[in-house]
Amino acid sequence: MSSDFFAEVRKRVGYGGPDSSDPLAYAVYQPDRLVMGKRMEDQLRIAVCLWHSFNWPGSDVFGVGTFDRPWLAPSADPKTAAQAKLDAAFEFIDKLGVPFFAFHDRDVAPEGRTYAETRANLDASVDRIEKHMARTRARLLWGTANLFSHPRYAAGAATNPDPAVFAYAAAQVKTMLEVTHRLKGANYVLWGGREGYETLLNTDLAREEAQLARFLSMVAEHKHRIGFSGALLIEPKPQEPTKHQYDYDAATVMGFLQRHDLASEYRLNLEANHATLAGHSFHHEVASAIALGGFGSIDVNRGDYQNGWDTDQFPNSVDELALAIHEIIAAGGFTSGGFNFDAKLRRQSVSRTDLFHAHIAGIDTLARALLAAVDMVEHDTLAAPRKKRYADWSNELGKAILSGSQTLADLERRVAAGEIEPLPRSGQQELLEGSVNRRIWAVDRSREPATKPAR
Ligand code: XUL
Ligand code: CO
Repeated sequence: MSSDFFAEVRKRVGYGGPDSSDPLAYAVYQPDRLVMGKRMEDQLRIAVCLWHSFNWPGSDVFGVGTFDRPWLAPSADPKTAAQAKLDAAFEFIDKLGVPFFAFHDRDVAPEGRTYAETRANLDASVDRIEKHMARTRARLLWGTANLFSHPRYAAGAATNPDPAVFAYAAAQVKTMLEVTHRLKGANYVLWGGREGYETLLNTDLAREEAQLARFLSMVAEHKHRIGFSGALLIEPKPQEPTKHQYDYDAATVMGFLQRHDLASEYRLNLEANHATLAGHSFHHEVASAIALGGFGSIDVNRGDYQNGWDTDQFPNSVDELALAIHEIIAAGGFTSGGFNFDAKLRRQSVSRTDLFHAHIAGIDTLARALLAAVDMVEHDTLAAPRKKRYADWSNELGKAILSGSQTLADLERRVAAGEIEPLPRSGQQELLEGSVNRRIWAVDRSREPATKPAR
């Protein structure tokens, strides 16, 4: 079971500090460092994803795979290949020293010729994953079913015009929900990759919405039936692979859940590049999910400002992440969720060690952003001015309006009597942008932890 695939990385990646010249050491990430009363590891809850990092060969629409992933070779025996892939993945997670991983059923076990064969492939891989979890300290952040790669799902899974496809997807999700339960997963994710349409000419929107709602109700019902205590999460994405996807963004999904009385059963798994594809900032999606009571977990990555597709690059902007993390920790931090690296290497990053460089840089970016966010919370950088901005809603007029005791006519009377006369007020955007930057720069300057490491 033990593997030496990443032989160049001889030991677990440790903390080297901001001045370290070792690219295989963290400059900022210190799992045991106490940050707002929690270990940094428990604030960030970082996960490695098994799809981009171990089940994708580096192919794109114009070319075949470029990566050194022997288990993906077409000539490889599927069983031995699945084992080699898992062994390398857990070697990686262990050497990287992060607490979590996430996977789809199809990342770890190929489909067989029959449903029974598919099931047996999956069970064998899950047995091996369980052994690796016992051997290392890796835990499952979330499991999910791939309802988008196989040709049967070309027209969607739950929203397919053919109920037989709905049934097949139901069987697959039931199985993966049970696998996630068995592996003590903290969450179960549903990304509706093909729950949408290519053309409205052949699509019955109302019918497909009802089908999706039925499917999600069945999933929630099964979760309770088996006693799975993790959270059910829906991952919004506006398009790609289909032209339009129903789970467009955080607000759309929350509206859907409320329409179908499912809001108490599901929360959101937000992905940074999905936010930008929807024409939002990642900060917007996080803030919306929190405001609507649906925040769950994060797929962390970034897009490219010069193109419009899902490039899934590793995150590298402290400035952007600090604002999103500030929302999260100001709202109390993660409960079941975490930061899953749903990010992929560039196609030219063909060395095995590139996977380490990508994750180390991404994790340090998250850690630095976390410190800046905590600094903003501790200095009341945004909370205090926000509170002040809305302060009048706690006064007589604001309270009267919100309590419902005032009608339009009452308000018109008071305005006409000259009792109410609003004056322009500054939104102070530039002041706040400067204040945020000062906190980010202050954290950059401070080499010493504000709070000492736990041990
Ligand atoms: C696709 C995507 C998926 C989901 C899981 O864009 O993000 O990998 O996270 O199915
Ligand atoms: Co994702």
